This record gives sequence, C-alpha cells and structure tokens, in this order.
Amino acid sequence: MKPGGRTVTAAVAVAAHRPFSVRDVELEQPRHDEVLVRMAGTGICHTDLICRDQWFPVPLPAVLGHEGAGVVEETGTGVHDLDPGDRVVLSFNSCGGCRACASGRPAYCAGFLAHNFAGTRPDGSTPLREGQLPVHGAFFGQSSFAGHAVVARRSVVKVDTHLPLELLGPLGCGLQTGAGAVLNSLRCEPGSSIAVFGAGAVGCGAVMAAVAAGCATVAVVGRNASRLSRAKSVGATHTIDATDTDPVAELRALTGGLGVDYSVEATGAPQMLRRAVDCLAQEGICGLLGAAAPGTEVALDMSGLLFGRQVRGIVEGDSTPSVFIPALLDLYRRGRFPFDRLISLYPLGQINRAVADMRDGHVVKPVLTFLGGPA
Ligand code: CXF
Ligand code: ZN
Repeated sequence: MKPGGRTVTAAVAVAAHRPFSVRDVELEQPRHDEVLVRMAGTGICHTDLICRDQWFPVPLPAVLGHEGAGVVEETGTGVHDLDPGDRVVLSFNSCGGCRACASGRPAYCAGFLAHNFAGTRPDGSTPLREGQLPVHGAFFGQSSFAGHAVVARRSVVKVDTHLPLELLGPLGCGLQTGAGAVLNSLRCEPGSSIAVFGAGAVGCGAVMAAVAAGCATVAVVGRNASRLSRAKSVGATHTIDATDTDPVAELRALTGGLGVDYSVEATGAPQMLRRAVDCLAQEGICGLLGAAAPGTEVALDMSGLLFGRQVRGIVEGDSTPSVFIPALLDLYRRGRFPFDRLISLYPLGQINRAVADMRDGHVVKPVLTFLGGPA
C-alpha cells in the first residue's frame, strides 16, 4: 500500500453463494481522478448479489456495493470540482470519452463492463488489499460496502439536501433505474396506463415516477403481499398478486380489453417478461430493466409484436446521474417521490441478515450504515 492509505471495515464477497465476510482491508489513497468518500450508507441491490453469486463473473474476493452515499474526505490532484465536506451520492462509472458518453448516454458507455464489473479500475489495478493479497474493488467505480471508498470522479454526484445522507445511496442505482425508465426512457404521458412487474426498489421507483408523471393507471404485479402493499403505499392504483391471478387477463380487464400503454419488467424472470409484453396495447412499449443470467432466453408471440409493440432494454434508467439524481431529490422535496418509505437500515455487520430480509421480501431496500459515519 502507498503511504497514506488506511484500514477500512468492509463486507467482502469471498465466494459464490457464501455469506459476505465483514473484516478489515487496506484502502489506497485516491489517485488524481478519484476521491476518498467516508460512507454514510450503501444500499444493497440485486446486482450485488448476482455478482457475488457469479451470474456476472466479477472476480472474487471483492468488495461490492454500488449505491453509496457519504462525505468527500480527500480529492485527487486532478479533481477541481469537489471539496472535502461535500455530500455525495455514488452511481455507476463510465469512460466519458466514447460516443455514448459524449452524447449524454453514459449508461450505454462502450466501456461499461470495464468501468463497473471488472473488479478493478480500467487499468487493471485495485485500490484494495488484505495483507499482501489484492482484493478486487472499483465495483461501479466505488466498492461502497466499506466505511471508506476510493471513488472514480465520474461516479460522484454532489447533492444539496438536508435529508439524512444514509438514505440517499439507492438513488444512485435501483431508484434511478425504475424512475428513469418511466421519466427518461418511456416518457409516459399524463393519463396513460402502465404495468410494473416487480415490487422491489426498482419497481417502486417506477411506480412513484409514474404517479409523478400523471399516469392514470399504475398497476403493480408481484408475488409478495407485503411488497405489493408497500407499492400501493407509494402510489400504485392497483396491485395484482401473480401467485393466484393471471396478470395479463387482469390488466386487460383494467384497460377495457385494450392492454396497457407501457410496462416495465423489473424482476429478471423470463416468464414475467413474457407477461409484460403480452399485457401491452397495440403500439405499447415494454421496458426491460431486470437483469437475468447471460444466455437466459424468452419466447415472445410474434404476431403480438407485429402490431406495433416494442421491447427495449434500459440500463440505469437512461440517466445521467449528475442531472437525474438532483431531479429525483427535487421531486422528493415536493412530496412526489417518497423513496425514504422503502428503506430499512442495518449496520454493515448485519449485511447477511439484510440480504436474507430482502430476499424473503419483507424489506424492499436494505441500506447498510457505518459506525461513526456522518449523520
Ligand atoms: C445493472 C443491472 C445489470 C446491467 C447493468 C446495470 N444495474 C445495476 O444494478
Ligand atoms: Zn444496482
């Protein structure tokens, strides 16, 4: 480790399907285009779990975590637009130079995998080690399952809010994914209808955004009664439990037989994607948000698609985080994006319980907090 590094407590993903191991690792000082952030809170996202479990082959051992929020403690020599003390939300990383980045679509960065999923910085280095052994890091430019993180400048969004910082991390991934799909990608019109498949944080982000956009029908399809009632509490007009009901028939009944104008698939399950397409009206659009294991296939009805229906994949809600996260905070201030109702807090040491609670469905968005972190 270079002089000036520090020891931090982190949740280390050690092997697929094994619990996270909470222990001390060494963290380098920030390089010229990085900042050191003291973490207040980090959300747990389904993507952290599928990376630990090697659906996406992030090399292990690794510190994951990509919904961090905290306070800047140090800035690299090339970072001139952030200062120690700044309150920040952390989001995905991107190269800044490819055609997608240059045209304001960083979620489709040509280097997205290298900047988010490699377990290293794009140059192959990692800021983390344990004794002499490297620990993979730089996950989504942050690896924020740790009390401090060295974060890529492009992953950092400065925020101006008096909300408790530990609540803000999920804006950097799950919430912006769901909300951005509705507001940036589909651009649902006032009076339109939308079906949201999945009542987790991404689905609830879509629900809140659809209500804010003025959708007349915001139906949520799920399999967990407590999650469905949470979705209702943030504005869903209808809930459909897919364990005992055919959601396509229900959605057609709700829309006079026509089908919905929009749907979003936020579960990653192929049978749900099929339903999210089958419930569309002619010319309706389905946004695919849920991550499935590479190679997962789905059968679609070709004659249904022929009548103007579309399916499109959407990463991170098509958002430019430095623009969209402040916009979501503004919606929150106006009472139109009550995301804090979705969050349950756990100390970092309870990460495995938080994962279990998220998986069994009684918690929508667990957020890890850090002992001695900022309030
Ligand atoms: C991910 C989902 C899988 C594709 C890349 C982006 N978003 C965050 O969890
Ligand atoms: Zn995520």
